[in-house]
Amino acid sequence: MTVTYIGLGSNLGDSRQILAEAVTKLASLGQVQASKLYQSPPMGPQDQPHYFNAVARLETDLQPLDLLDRLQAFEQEAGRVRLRHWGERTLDLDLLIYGNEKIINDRLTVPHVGVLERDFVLLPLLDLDANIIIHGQTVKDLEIVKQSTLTVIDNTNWANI
Ligand code: PH2
Ligand code: MG
Ligand code: MG
Repeated sequence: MTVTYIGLGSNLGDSRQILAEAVTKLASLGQVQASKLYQSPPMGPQDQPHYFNAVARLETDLQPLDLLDRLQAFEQEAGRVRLRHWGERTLDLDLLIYGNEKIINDRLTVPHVGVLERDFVLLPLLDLDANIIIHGQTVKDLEIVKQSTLTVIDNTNWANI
């Protein structure tokens, strides 16, 4: 059993509902806990809606690439539309952390690229593990965490798990 963290994002369609359904699907892969639900200003093109973001903690027996296959299938089932690089999308599921493993191959980089620079990933991660360390960094001490621009939309139970 491995502890993994999955980043969830959406800014097209009924994002809140789409993220809640994604958490339900993740629960079919193992034990799941969800962070608070956040809204965050877009990183990348600024002429796109704000994102809904959250992180799920998933304990699973799946190997990294099998887990990635499942995540990509869930994205497709949500009718994933991706209009441009770093642009608006229906559902984005990113494998952020897989146990203590460092993975670099054609399909996957873990820990996820840029995780330490994205408050919309770091704040929800801290909801699930207040002392989490990534790439040797104590996340709660990072300046970007202290200066975050995220808004909490819902504290508990938004994902109905
Ligand atoms: N995802 C992107 C591009 N920009 N901005 C925010 N705030 N949240 C995201 O999840 C996000 C983004 C592409 O994956
Ligand atoms: Mg992403
Ligand atoms: Mg992605």
